[in-house]
Amino acid sequence: MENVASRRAPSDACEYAVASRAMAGQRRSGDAALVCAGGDGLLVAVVDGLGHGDEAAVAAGVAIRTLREQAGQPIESLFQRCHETLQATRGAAIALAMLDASRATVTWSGVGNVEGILVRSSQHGERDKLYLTNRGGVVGYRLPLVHASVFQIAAGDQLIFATDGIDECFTSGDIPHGPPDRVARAILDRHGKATDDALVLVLRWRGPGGGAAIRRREQ
Ligand SMILES: [Mn+2]
Repeated sequence: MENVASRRAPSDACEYAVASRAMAGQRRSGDAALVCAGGDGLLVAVVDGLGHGDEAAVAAGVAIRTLREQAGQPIESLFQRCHETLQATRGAAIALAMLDASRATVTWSGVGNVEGILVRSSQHGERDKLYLTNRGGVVGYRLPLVHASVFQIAAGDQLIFATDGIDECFTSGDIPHGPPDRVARAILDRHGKATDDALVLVLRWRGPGGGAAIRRREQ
């Protein structure tokens, strides 16, 4: 069952939406997403519990709970904490980003098969893209050495995280622009696989001034 929802962002600095569906024949999805306040910024997470079905959903739930509780910690510590709490589960692939409004930076890292892309607004050149480099491994089973990368972000930039139920070729084509719920639905419709749970999170950065900077540029 497909589900697309704009979710209430924890601050005016961004707006976001999540589109997801469980694999055909499954009641629950093993994919999950989180955006919450933490430290000086916002924590963004997409989790893919290994496999699918109930056990995958349990693993994803444990990861999301851990991340929400520890949201102010540095990214490397968040992976370590999840690695500990996921030991009793199947484990998960996880992509994490920390958005800092005062420094206008994103810090991100990923473990396992999760895609991340930062689509720059036109201020940075035409539809420039940055790709998340993820390390092989399974959080809760085999955690690699995690190195987070840091980039500047500007109003209008889009951060997109997707589980491997979304064909990874979505990152190489034209990424649709527009409100996050429309972009998320378009990516799920065009690139969702029938053979796995699928989830895509689209976050549009508005900056500390809310939408003012975007509106100025789009005039
Ligand atoms: Mn998957």
